[in-house]
Amino acid sequence: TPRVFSGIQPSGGLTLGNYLGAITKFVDWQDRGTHETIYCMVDLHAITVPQEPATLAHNTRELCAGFLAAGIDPERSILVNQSQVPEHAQLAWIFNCVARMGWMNRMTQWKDKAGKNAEKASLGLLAYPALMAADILIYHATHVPIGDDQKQHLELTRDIATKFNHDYGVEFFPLTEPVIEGVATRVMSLKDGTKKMSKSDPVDASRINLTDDADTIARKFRKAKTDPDPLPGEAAGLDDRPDVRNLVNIYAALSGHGVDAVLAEKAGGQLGHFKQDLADLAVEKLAPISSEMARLMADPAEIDRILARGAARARKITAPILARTYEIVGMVR
Ligand code: AQP
Repeated sequence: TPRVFSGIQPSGGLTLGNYLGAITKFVDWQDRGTHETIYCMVDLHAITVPQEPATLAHNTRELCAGFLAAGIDPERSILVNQSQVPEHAQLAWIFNCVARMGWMNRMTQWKDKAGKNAEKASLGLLAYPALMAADILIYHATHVPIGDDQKQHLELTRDIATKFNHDYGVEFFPLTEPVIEGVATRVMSLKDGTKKMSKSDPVDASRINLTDDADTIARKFRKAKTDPDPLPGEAAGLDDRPDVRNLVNIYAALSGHGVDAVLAEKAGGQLGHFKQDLADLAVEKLAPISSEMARLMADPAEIDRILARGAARARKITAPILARTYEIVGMVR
């Protein structure tokens, strides 16, 4: 069976961006049933920047709870924590030796996160995309649902697969397709419509967390940055209004209606009213998820059992692919 793989870092709590850009797509792929679906908490990626150990463990379990609460079924999908399947890191080493420094230096996420102080960034942060390529290719996954920000890393995954196949004269690793669909592929900060909503943004009011209660969600939308003009009648009217466009996109994604349909209904309305409608809709959609997450988090041992089972299932796929890779490379076993 063809496989879908995707991952999320336990580098903070889940945001509305992760939910709309990634998790809802994960559930769609699972429910479609055309592919084997593998979803991963990528804890090895999270430590490319400093993480407090107890917080990392908490965030990993909470991320698992988020997947489950949003509709990932651990029977129909493989739900796995990256460090529990050692083949991810083992293949990543091989890929570190396939990828070129120049490729890594060109990644915009590296440039953004390392900033001007690249000398002080971890080597892991630079190598991040090679580990991501390994995450995907250790399952020979062909489709990867992601938000828009990960597109460049997916291209690098194809470059690594191509170079490996070429260098060793094999057709072993498939070329992976990114799947970037819908109106919420890039949910923006509530405080700056030109910046991505991010779980590690120091300003909590910039994002909606899946664990936020109804009052917090309403307050964050009410205080979201916007301009004083009413809503336009069509999408072209949002061109120079990134903050308003972001709220309209979020509304469209949560309601399942297109941007045009939302604007047709809301045209001429004041932003204050729209923000209230948006908050109501977000609470309606997110409250069941956050309460289910809280219920699951009350029993961490059950989460650990689900992860252990996921790792065992994953290794049935990853162990033979790693063994064959080592054989191709010439490692004596
Ligand atoms: N704002 C977003 N809009 C749409 N999709 C998003 N994703 C993240 N933010 C948005 C998608 O969620 C998946 C998991 O992302 P990640 O946790 O691996 O890393 P990230 O993209 O770096 O996400 P964050 O929230 O910004 O984390 P930090 O702050 O730790 O870097 C990916 O598919 C991503 O596209």
